[in-house]
Amino acid sequence: MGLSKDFLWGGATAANQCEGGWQEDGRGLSNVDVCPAGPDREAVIRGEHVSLVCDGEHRYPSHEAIDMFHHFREDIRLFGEMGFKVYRMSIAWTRIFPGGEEEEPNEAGLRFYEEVFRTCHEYGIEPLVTICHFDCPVHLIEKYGGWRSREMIGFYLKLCRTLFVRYRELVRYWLTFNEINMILHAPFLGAGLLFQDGDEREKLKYQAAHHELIASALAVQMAHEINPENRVGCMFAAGSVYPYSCRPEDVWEALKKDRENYFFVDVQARGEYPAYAARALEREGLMPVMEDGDKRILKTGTVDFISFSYYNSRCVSTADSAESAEGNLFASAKNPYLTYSEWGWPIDPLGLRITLNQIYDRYEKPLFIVENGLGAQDFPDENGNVADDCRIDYLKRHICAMMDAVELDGVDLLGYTAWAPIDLVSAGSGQMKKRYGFIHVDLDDEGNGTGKRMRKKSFEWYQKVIGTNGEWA
Ligand code: BGP
Repeated sequence: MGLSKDFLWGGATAANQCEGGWQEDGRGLSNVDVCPAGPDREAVIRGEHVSLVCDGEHRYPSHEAIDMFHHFREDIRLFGEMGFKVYRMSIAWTRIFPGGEEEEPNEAGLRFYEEVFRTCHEYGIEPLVTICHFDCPVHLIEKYGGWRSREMIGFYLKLCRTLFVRYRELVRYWLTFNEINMILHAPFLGAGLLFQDGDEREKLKYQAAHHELIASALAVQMAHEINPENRVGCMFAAGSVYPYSCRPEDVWEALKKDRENYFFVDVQARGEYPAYAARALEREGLMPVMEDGDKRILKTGTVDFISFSYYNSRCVSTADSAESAEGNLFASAKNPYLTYSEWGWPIDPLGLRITLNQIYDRYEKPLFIVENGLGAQDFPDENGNVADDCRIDYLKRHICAMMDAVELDGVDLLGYTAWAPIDLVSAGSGQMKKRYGFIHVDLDDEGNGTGKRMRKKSFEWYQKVIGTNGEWA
């Protein structure tokens, strides 16, 4: 038994968290470029107090990030050395269309990704491309209000067509939107939404979500038309929601919270608004404006596979006495049976097996774990070695749980990409010290350092895991 020999092992990153080079070769300004590091960040990614202009007071971590823009050959070579079969990465929209609505794409941006994909193939690595990972041109936010406008669908599809045609021979695996359900928790990141007083926020979020869902369905169809070999997935932030107790009220609350996430996948994988969502959105006055034909679009644009991030499970309670867990954009009660990371995220490997089973039971489509990892502070010792045993322990336990889901429960799983193969900027906190990599990058939260790459202890460990198709874990 064991995993299939084609199992896609690898790692995942996002353009805005690793590329830097924010003004190179004609790249335009994106929502992520105006998300500052520091205490203001959280409000901004939630769509509050957003300034679309960069000032001298704040640091904006996407601007330089880890400068993969200039280091990609070296970085991909290291991924190759670990034995990666797949590298998940995202396209910076504004490298291709700097403002979002130009007639013609920016050739320099297209050439950059072409080089990246060719380099991957040199090492036998298949690219898995997220078309939109928390990315929206600022020009489209200023002019149209981001995804609150239906016009966005056309701009997004223009980007998709450009990518599908240009990279027809180089890319086969695509994801339409990263963590599409994060619109509800980080609407500025997820949809370029910024709110004014008096805005009906929840309604706007569901309207933006509807536009992204339509765009996603049309992109799936377009990808198949341009190349029938293309495989297109949805991507959501997963993690089963547990009831804090067996009180039926807690169980009901957990089911409702789970559905908040599954709503998106229900639409993308089954092709229609599920009954529970249709009723609830009507009842609460949140039903988005739809056009004739939208139902058909959703039905004919279902995804080929379902991908997701899994960092932890969540827990909900209707009782005031339950202590709440801090440090995550998802609200959660503190689960007394779990340990917590330095950033307050629960560590729950069995939760990954539970999540895989729940998703597979629900959709019976191939799954892909495209993010899983531990954010921790780790430092090189005096000899320059980073002994990140806590990361090895976290990943080992999650990979074992994943293998149980495949081997013992029959879940159809295409692959696993660890977040992240190399230290990069954290999306939520904007910090560099929240490190995920197998490769250390010498940079601190202020952007000081040489940027030098160094293999951590986990590097060799993951290489062995891949080399033994998971048996080493
Ligand atoms: C997911 C995002 C990633 C990544 C990860 C870890 O939500 O898709 O972009 O950053 O979370 O989160 P953080 O960077 O906040 O630790």
